[in-house]
Amino acid sequence: MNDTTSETPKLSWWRRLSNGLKRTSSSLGTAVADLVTKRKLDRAMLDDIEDVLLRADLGTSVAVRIADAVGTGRYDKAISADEVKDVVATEVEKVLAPVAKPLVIDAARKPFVILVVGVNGSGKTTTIGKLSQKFASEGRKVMLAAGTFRAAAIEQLKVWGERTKTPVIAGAQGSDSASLAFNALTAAREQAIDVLLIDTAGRLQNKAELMNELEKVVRVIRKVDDTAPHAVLLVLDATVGQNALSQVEAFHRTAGVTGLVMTKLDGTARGGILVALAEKFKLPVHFIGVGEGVDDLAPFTARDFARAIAGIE
Ligand SMILES: Nc1nc2c(ncn2[C@@H]2O[C@H](COP(=O)(O)OP(=O)(O)OP(=O)(O)O)[C@@H](O)[C@H]2O)c(=O)[nH]1
Ligand SMILES: [Mg+2]
Repeated sequence: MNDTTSETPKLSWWRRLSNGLKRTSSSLGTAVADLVTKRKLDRAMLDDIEDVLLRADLGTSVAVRIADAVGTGRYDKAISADEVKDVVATEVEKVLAPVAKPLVIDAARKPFVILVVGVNGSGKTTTIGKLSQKFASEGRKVMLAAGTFRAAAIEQLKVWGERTKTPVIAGAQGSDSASLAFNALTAAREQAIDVLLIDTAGRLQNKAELMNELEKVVRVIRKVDDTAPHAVLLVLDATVGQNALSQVEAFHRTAGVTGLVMTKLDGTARGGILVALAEKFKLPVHFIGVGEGVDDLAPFTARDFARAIAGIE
């Protein structure tokens, strides 16, 4: 046998995801185990299970559905924690499966314009760097546009541009992000770029002025190409929990979000919120971020995520 696994392999994205979701899965697992030991299943136990699921951010309707599924056919019987976890994983997977969709680049759109939006620090620029690498490795010509005027933010995008050998368009001080988007799209057309990724400044979803600016960016992009932007990705930080609900609502209203990316699932994440989001908004979830490196972006898969949440190895 020729065993060449002497190097320590980089932790797989699955390992990082399930480690990151430990805060959700272990609190859920421990609570469930505490609930079910030495008791037979009754309504009170199901109410307690529902509470545990609510605390994990899964949302009311999903929590109720899971508790019902646990109860079905099991009243007055002993039930194991693993049985409950299996039901959680199965029911969560049912919610997530319809939204787990890849981001499809339509090659007929040249450039295919992807606008990336989200609150401050959610991971937009990092996600753009990762996507740039992915698209370039698929043989596409990529361009990045810095729809932001903070010097450090532009510098950060330029670093990603160098790392992924991708040109970066940035605006002059004093111009606005809508005209930057206009210029970038025009340049991308001239240079036969396949995918244009437009970064935007982070903005809180309740700041009307900044949200209006985003609306204007979308309007101006449409003036150059009335089919664009072809994708509007909302980047969500998994650690924020419930606040993600109002982020999706506001950004969807303003910019017409077409898909979600959830980052920082390698940290101390509260990934349960993704289940509540899927149930409520049914927006596609394309990718998850599981680290700060260029390869730390994984396609979103319902089964893996559901099992990580339920704490199944
Ligand atoms: N652990 C971890 N860190 C991440 C991930 N994605 C982004 N980060 C980190 O989160 C921080 C913020 O990321 P940025 O990409 O700068 O976020 P942003 O949304 O562009 O921020 P603004 O432009 O300031 O609004 C950086 O330190 C990133 O390295 C991830 O998936 N996992
Ligand atoms: Mg940024």
